[in-house]
Amino acid sequence: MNNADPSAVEWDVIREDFPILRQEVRGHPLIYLDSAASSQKPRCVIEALRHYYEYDNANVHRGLHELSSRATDAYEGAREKVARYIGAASAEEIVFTRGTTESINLVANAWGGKFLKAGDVVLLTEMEHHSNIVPWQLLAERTGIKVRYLPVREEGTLELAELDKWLTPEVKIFAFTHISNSLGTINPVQELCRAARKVGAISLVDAAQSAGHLPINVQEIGCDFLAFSGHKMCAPTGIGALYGRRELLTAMPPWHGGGEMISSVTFEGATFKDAPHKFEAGTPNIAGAIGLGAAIDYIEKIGRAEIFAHDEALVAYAIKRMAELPGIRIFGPSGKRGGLVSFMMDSAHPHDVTTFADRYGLALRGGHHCNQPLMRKFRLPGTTRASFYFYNNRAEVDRMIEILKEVQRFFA
Ligand code: C6P
Repeated sequence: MNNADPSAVEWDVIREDFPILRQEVRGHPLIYLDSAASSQKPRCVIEALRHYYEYDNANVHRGLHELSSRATDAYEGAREKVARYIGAASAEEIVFTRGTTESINLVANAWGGKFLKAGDVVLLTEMEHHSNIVPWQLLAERTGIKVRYLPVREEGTLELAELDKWLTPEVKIFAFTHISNSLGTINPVQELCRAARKVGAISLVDAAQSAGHLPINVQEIGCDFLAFSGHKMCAPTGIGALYGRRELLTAMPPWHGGGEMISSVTFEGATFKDAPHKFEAGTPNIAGAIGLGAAIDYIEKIGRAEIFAHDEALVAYAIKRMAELPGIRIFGPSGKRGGLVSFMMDSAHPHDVTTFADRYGLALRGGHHCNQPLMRKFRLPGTTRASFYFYNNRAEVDRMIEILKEVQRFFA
């Protein structure tokens, strides 16, 4: 992964694949630095959706007609692509969901609801997104399980020296983010999964911020579950996936009930299909899954190692340039990090910085980034965040710096 040469890729040509980036916003060229919230979509993904609706649209797994079998083939083909993309042993280990949030809720309810009992511990970390906190808190209210948090150090990395202390025998699942959406920290997921296994706990990786940015292989990571969202990796909104190890998915009961997930129903009860279909009740997001498949093809053609090297180079450049600004605090680790940077300016509240930047066509994100407990721990009202993807470039970073200088002049 570290051997990738981002200079060998024609990033400016790739940028042309994103029609949305050509527009002006408030009279200025759009600079989109909010890809951690949602990425933009290349033309080939938009085209895949259009093609599906123009030629193949029908429900899956039902009709015995041509369009339905085409839609089914495309939908199941997308599942195969997801499985290959994350190195799953088979497509049966991939459940389509609406995204990371739904994937984690599925695990909390279906796996947690069956296998956790009062007194068991769910270990999270202090840098989790609300999506990997609230489902467990809801489960705790129902079942009496305990939710604990591995601390985050001042510099934005996990307190790994204390890992053994937190991974007690009561811990049944350790669920953590791969890349923090507000700090950019890249967690050592392989090491964390190994540590969980040592105490007999299973592991869940929240890959919302990593799936579209770096190579992932669930078998190498050694995780039991992995969740991600399509919309952060060039695919449409409303589609994502949950990877689950086959034995776990087989042992878990369904979560939602309805059509598509049953083998047989009587007035008294029902039997269910095997995983993954028993977790996909109702008509799924067929077009979304096909769009996700197209996004995977597209990202693989560019190369995830190259994308990560581009992220790293751009964020390093941004941090170097931001150091020129007085009265700016940058959060997150000083070493290796994902392609985003959160900061605070002495002169203005993060919301004001973000609103001001928007006047110049610069899309940043300001607020708590769904990390309220972490913000509270660091006594921050929130941060401003610039997040990068492979269609961003140094000229955009330079323009961001000019606009931030303008912020300082305006709010001085
Ligand atoms: N973070 C951000 O701007 P969904 O909404 O289900 O696609 O993803 C939720 C989620 C889960 N985990 C992490 C680490 C995330 O970053 C996110 C989404 C967005 O940072 C929206 S708050």
